[in-house]
Amino acid sequence: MIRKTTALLAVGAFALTGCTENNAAPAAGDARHLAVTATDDSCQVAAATAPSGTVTFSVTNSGNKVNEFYVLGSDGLRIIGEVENIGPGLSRDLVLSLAPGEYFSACKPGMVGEGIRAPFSVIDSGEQVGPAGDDKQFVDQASTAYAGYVKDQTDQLLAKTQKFVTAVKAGKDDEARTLYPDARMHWERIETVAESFGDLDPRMDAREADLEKGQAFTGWHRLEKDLWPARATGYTAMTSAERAKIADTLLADTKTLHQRTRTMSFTADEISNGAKGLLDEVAAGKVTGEEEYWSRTDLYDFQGNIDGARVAWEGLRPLLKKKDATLDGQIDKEFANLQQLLDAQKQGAGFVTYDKLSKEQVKDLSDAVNALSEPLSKMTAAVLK
Ligand SMILES: [Cu+2]
Repeated sequence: MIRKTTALLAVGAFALTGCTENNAAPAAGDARHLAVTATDDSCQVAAATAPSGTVTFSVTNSGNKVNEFYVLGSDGLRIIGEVENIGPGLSRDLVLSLAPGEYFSACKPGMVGEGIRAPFSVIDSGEQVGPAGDDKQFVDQASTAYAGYVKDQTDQLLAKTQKFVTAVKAGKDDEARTLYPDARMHWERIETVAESFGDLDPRMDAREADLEKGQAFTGWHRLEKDLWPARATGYTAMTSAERAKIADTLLADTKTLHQRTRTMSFTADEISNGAKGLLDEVAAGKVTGEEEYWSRTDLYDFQGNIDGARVAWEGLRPLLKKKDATLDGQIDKEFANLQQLLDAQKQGAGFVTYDKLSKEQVKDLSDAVNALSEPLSKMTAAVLK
């Protein structure tokens, strides 16, 4: 791991000139703009420190594996911000509002394991971190609204998971198959929050194809496979005891998730980066039909992710309109366009199965996701302005 000490020295010089008006998202050359070069076995951050305020990590993947970049709290567990799915040769920015303190940076080549970590310090710049004046009121409102949404969604997730688990254990497979995609939508709506609990997420939502060495196949998708074994060649159904064990653990984990989300609070960048993260989830697993390989209910998850992103954006809208009305208008337009395409696939209270989509329809959906991702990725920098 190579860190450039010259960049460290530059911090002082920039601090003297002051970081101009309103913490604008830092540009290249600024001490708050840090280039990150990720490879399959290294994670070079241009400096090991930055002044507090709005910090941009500009991550370039120079390796051959898909990579991720994280900023973690001093406990090494709390995710302050992340960018996922950075393909080889691609660059992605992570914009964060960082208070003084100790952090870790981490790249995760191949998206597995705990990543290549290094300490990262944020030095007090003397500037106010986070919104002030009118902006603060907007952010407080967005934060309250989003925390309420997360609580409500986990309430519903818990209630529906309870029903699902009961049906699964009673061998009422038809009922369980109906409940499955409906309950999961509540998970998908808050997926970036749920995923921030590194102990629960792999147990609850790991797909069989993504399992890491030594990881057991449990949670939602384990039960999915047992309920929809049609595509599983040579599959042996679970015994009632095996089923009960998986189902009970899923319910217990959902209760833990529910309890942990009672007191969560969210900053503007967490809400905004979360919205972008949900779009990444769609691009990575739903629009490709990989998430629900056995049940083919990917479009429910797709809608859930979009709902969550839309709610996050809606909460931030008053602030975004003030900072960048044009960007807000673009996001508005692209949400509407994407929703129209999804609406065309509605069937009853839900959606057609993924295999009913034509290649063209998948491409249209994928294009619409990308068209929305683009302005949405600029939202954090705009609201932190
Ligand atoms: Cu998922």
